[in-house]
Amino acid sequence: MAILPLLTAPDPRLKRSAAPVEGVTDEIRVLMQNMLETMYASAGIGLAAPQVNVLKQVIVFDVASANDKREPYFLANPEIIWQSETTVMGEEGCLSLPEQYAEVARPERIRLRYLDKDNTVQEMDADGLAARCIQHEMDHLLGTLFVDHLSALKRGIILRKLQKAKKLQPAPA
Ligand code: K1U
Ligand code: ZN
Repeated sequence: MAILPLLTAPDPRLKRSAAPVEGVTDEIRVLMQNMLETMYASAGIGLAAPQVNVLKQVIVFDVASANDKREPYFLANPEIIWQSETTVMGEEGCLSLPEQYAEVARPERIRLRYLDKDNTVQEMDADGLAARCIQHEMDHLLGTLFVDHLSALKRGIILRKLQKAKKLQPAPA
């Protein structure tokens, strides 16, 4: 298993859309496992394949890991089949926008359909942090970042900070 390199904003590759998988094969299961390891290694609660430069509709999440437990989920081709009209504000971070956080409005509850690790169609209801994390990860599959939900002013401030931080980084050997 492997820790995969993460793309960080502003990187135009994060703005691309991912394609559905034809099925959850051994290759996709290896990707899912490597994504989970990468997520845990970065202290994240979710990760989407485009963040590791793979344009496939695959996400992993584990909101229990925020409380030092392990309850990982592996999803391919996720679709939201119902969402509450009620929206809630909540703070979001992103491993592709290091050290940047902002309040984002999202539907409070969702129901989704997806393929699990065994290539079986499943449905899941989610609320709270899980609903927020799943919606954030599904945004990545469309090339959308949490800053795209903010005003142009707030988005510009965050992206300029990240650009500046990248310029200060030493060039890779
Ligand atoms: O980059 C990512 O997509 C992962 C991101 C997921 C996420 C966090 C918070 C709200 C919505 C989606 C992260 O895990 S960033 C790390 C982080 O902010 C966090 C870590 C532990 C608990 C709570 C937040
Ligand atoms: Zn993210």
